[in-house]
Amino acid sequence: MKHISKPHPILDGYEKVSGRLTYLDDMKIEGLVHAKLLLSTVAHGRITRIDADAALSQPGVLAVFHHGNTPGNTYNSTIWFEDQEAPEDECMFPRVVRHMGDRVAAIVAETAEIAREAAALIRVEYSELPAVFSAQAALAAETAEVDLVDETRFDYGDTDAAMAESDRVVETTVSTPRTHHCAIENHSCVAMPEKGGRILILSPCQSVFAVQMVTARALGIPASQIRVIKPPIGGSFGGKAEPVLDPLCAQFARVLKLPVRLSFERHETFTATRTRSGAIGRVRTAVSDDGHILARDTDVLIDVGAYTTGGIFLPGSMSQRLCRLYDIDNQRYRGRALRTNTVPSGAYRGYGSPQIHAISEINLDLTATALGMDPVVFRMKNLVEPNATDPTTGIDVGNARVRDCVTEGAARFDWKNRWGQTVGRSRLKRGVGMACGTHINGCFPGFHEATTATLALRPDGRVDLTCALHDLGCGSNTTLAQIIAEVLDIPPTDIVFCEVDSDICAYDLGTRASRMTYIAGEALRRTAKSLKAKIASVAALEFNCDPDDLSFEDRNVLSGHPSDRRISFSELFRRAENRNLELAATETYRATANPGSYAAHFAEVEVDILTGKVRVLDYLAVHDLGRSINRQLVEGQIHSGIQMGIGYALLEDIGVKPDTGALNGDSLSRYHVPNAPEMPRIETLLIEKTEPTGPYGAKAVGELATIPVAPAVVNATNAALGLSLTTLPLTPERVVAALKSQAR
Ligand code: SMO
Repeated sequence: MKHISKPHPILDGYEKVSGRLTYLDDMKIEGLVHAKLLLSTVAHGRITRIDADAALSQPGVLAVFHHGNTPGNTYNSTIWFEDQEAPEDECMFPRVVRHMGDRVAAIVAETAEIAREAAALIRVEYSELPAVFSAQAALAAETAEVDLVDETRFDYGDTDAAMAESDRVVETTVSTPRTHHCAIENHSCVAMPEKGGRILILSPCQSVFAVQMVTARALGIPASQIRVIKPPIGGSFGGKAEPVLDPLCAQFARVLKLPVRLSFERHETFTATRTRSGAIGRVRTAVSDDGHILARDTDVLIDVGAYTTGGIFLPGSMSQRLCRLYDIDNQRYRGRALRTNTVPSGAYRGYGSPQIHAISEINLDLTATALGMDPVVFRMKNLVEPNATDPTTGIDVGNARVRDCVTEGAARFDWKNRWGQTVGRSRLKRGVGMACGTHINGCFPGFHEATTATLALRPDGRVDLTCALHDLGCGSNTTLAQIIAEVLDIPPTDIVFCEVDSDICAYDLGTRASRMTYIAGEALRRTAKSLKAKIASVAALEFNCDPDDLSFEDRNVLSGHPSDRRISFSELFRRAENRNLELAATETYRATANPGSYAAHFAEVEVDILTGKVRVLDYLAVHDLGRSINRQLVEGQIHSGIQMGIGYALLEDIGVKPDTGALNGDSLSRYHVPNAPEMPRIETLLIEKTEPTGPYGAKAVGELATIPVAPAVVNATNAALGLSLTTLPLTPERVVAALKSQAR
C-alpha cells in the first residue's frame, strides 16, 4: 500500500508551527463587540438583586444580560440531534446559581477591556442555600431535590453464589479526581446576525450540529435559524463537546444585531466549562486460588457537578467499558451519577473509561497481590478472546487482540525479570506495573451512527471533500486523507477539505466516541471507491475499454495491460464535462458493529520515600488498533495519552475545596500537568491484526491511549512500595502519609 501505514505530516502542520493558522480569537471581524461573563461567587444561592446601573453608565458599554432579560428556556448541553431527550436543567442565566462559576450576568461592550472593567462594577446579592461538594455528600444529604441523575445496573450469572464458593474476595475502593482538559485554546465563540434574521455562530467545537441544536433549544427558535461554522480549533479532548458559550453569544448577537465575541480566560475555562467527572468505585473480585475470576461486583458513584449534562450517560458508558476486557461469568454493576454544587462535568478523552479502568485495574492488581500471583499471569487467565460477546449488550467485540498486547508487551518490557525485583536502595524505590484497557469504536448501536460524505473531482484534478469532519487538532483529517488517497492513488495533499458548516455538510455526530478513523474513515473509503468507479467509467469511454482493465496511478488512469495509454484526472474532468457526466459521489455509511480497541501498558516508576514524589522512568504502550493508518500520528496520540494519564495518576485535580466548593486548581499555575522533564522514555508497540469492519482494518487509538495509563502507574507505585494506594492522584502528601501509616 502506498499511503496506508505510512507516516505523513499533519496537513496543516506547517501553518500551525509557523503561526499562520488563524484561530477564532485571531480573526478580524468588522464591527465586533465583546462580551464578558460575571460568574457566581457562591456555590449555591438565589440571586436576590443584580445592580448593573454603574456598569451600564460606562462609556462603550452596550448591554447587560442576566436572568431578568434573557430567555429562561431550560436545556441540556449534551444533546446532538434534533429531538433528543435529556433532562433539561441548565439555562443561560439561572435565578438560582448552583456552583461557583455559574453564570450570573454578561456585559457586552465595544472593547474587551471595557467589558471586563464594567463587569466588575455589577453588584450581585445572593440568598445562600445549602451546598454539597462531593457525590458521597450528595448521597448522604437526601435533600428534597433529587440529585441522582442516572442509575445504571447490570447483573448476569449469579454473583452472590459465585462469591460464596470462591477461594477469596478482594475488595478495594478507588477514587479518581476531577480533571480538566487544559486545551491550549480557551473556550471561545463568535456569533453574528445573518440575512433573513438567522444567526451565524463561529465555534471551535466537536459538532456544529450539537451547537446548532443546543442553541436552538436555549433560544427557543428553530434550528434552521442557526448556522454554525467550525474554525480551526486549538484542542478540545472532549472539553468542547458540549456547547457552553454558544447559546449566550448567539442571544447577545440576536438582540444587539451586532457580531459578538465571547472568549474565556483560563480561569473561566477551568471554573465555568466542563471537567472529567470524579468517581469513587468499590470493587469486589472473587477468585479461585489458581487465578480465575469467578465473579465481580462493582459499585460506582459519579460526581457530575452542578448540571446533568452528559452525566446521564456516564454510568452506562462506564458499564460498557467494564465488561469487554475480561471473561467473567458472574458480574454485577451499579453506577450512580449524582449532582453536586461544583463545576459541571462532561466529556473528556474516554468518556468514563479512564475512571472505570482506574477503579477496576487497580483492584485487579491488588487481587493478584492477594493471590501471590504475577499480574500478567493473572490477567492472561482471564482476558477476553477475539470475537467474545459483550455480555451486557450482546455485541461482538471484534478482532480483540488484548492477549497479544499483554504477551508481546511482557516480552518486550522484559516483564518476567523486572517484576517482583526489589530495585533501589535507600530513598529511591523502583517498581514495575501494568494495566490493560479497552475502548469503543463509535456509538453503534446508538442513534445516528453514520457519516455522509461527498467527493467531487475538481478541474485541476484534485478532489473536493464535503463532510462534517471535526479535526480537533490531532490530525484526524490527515489520517482520513490518507484513506482517500489510497483508494484513488493521489497524494493526501490533493484532497481539499471543506469548512465544517451546518449549511453545507450532511448531518454528522461529530468527533466523539473514538469514531473518526473507524466510522468516518470507512465512510470516506466507500465514497472514494464510488468516485473511483465513476472516474473509471468515464476513462473507459475515452479508451473504449472495459473499466476493469483500467488502473490508477498518481492522478492518472492507465488503460490495459501493459498500460500503454494514460489520462490525467484533470483531463478526465474536462472530458466528463463534455459528455455531460458528473464526477462526484456521495455515500452514507451506517455502522454495523462496534468492536473494541485494546491495549496493555507497562510502566516503571521510582519513588522517593522521603518526599513521596513518584517519577515514571520507563513506559511501554502496546495497542491493538487493527492497523495504523499513520504511524507517526498514532505515536503522537499514544505519547499524549501517556502524558495525560501520568497527570491523572500523579498530579491533576481541580481540587474542590470541601468547605466552600471553590477550586484550588483553577489556573495553569495551580493545576499541574506533566511537562517534558517529567515524561518517561516511551516505546510503542502496535498489534496490527486488522479489524474486518474497519477501513483497511483500522480501529481507534486516540482515546484509549490515555485509559490504561493511570492504573499502570499506580500499580507500579504500589509494587515499588508494597502499598495499596487507591486515591488518585498519588500526590507526595498521600504517598508520604501512606508510608507513615505502613511504618506504624
Ligand atoms: S470523551 Mo469524547 O468527546 O467521546
